[in-house]
Amino acid sequence: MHDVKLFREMHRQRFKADPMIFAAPGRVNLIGEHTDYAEGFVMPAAINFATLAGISPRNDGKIAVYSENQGEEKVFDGVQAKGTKEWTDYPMGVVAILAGEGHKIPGHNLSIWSDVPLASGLSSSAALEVATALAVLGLIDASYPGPTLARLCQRAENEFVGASCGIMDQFISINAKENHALLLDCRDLSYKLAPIPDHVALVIANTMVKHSVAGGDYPTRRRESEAACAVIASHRPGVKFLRDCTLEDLAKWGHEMAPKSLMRARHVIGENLRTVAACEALLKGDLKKLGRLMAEAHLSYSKDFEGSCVEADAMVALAQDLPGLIGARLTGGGFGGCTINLVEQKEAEAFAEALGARYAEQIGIVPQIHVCHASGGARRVE
Ligand code: GAF
Repeated sequence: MHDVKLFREMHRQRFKADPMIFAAPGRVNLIGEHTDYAEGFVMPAAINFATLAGISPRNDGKIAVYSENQGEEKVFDGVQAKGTKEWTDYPMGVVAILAGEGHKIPGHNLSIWSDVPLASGLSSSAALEVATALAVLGLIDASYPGPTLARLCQRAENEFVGASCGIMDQFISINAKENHALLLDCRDLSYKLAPIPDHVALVIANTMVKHSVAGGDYPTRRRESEAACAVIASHRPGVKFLRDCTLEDLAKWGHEMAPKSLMRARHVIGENLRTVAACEALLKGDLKKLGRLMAEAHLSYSKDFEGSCVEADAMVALAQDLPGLIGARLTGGGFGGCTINLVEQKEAEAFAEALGARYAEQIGIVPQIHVCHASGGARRVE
């Protein structure tokens, strides 16, 4: 996380006021991809990269938003009804959703500084939404239970930004626990925490291929998998989401689906099973099984969901025989971004170095590789 003292000073100098400061982490998803919007299971962990939001009141009713990352300040007359397709849509979307919930939002200065790598599939968007939400709620002295706040932030992204994401990223950014992964049931938002053993490191390898949820492929995949669900629902009226479907359903009615829809559904249904099994394996300390499930999940993500890319497949393949590897797969929304590698802590640095060198040699791009640990959820920082 960036230097909070320096951040406070930046806000003071720009806005001539002392800010309250909040931090919201990014995340990796250990397993359970493209299952959240199908009311299925995911198992993310927050990481030690975060977005800081500083807030102070102003008395002209305006809302000023400054991002150190963008190097830009924008001033709005007040709450906005719709987005402008710029980075400010994330914070202003949160403000609009909170106003829609009946909160009177006073004028304020919001400054933002993030070290969550952008467009890398590590939920920089959710971290920005959650940090903003905590800051604005702090300003008006209001609060929500974690799951409700996650829904509000998700709505900001769905309704204001226009990205059709699920609940995973906002949920983990708010509700994470240090040194734990969180198995979330995206149907009722109940969850189970699974400790990540001390001897296991989260090694995040950035392919440097840009990822985006708002772009074309994510919503296309979502539509394709929902079309498969509609076919099953036409036979089994109780079915609402792929969460309700089984592999037997696919065996019976898969031939009525477009081939791509069948593949997407096979991924989602299998991924739900793998995710629940992965949490059990982690809870039992069966890291071999966890690694095997991650490998199967990557294959399914790449082949059936077609959510990977040459670079991410290479990053996963190149990790396979390196000492200390427990499991590796592409994490997050896909089509680029990062792989998550669970690695024996004592091998983690050497692993990161060797993987980086192999990737650079094969792909011709120098990747960023981070040895991380699971961090706690969003909070006020002093
Ligand atoms: C992105 C989305 F924001 C999440 O909701 C989730 O669907 C994920 O992609 C894929 O598992 O991070």
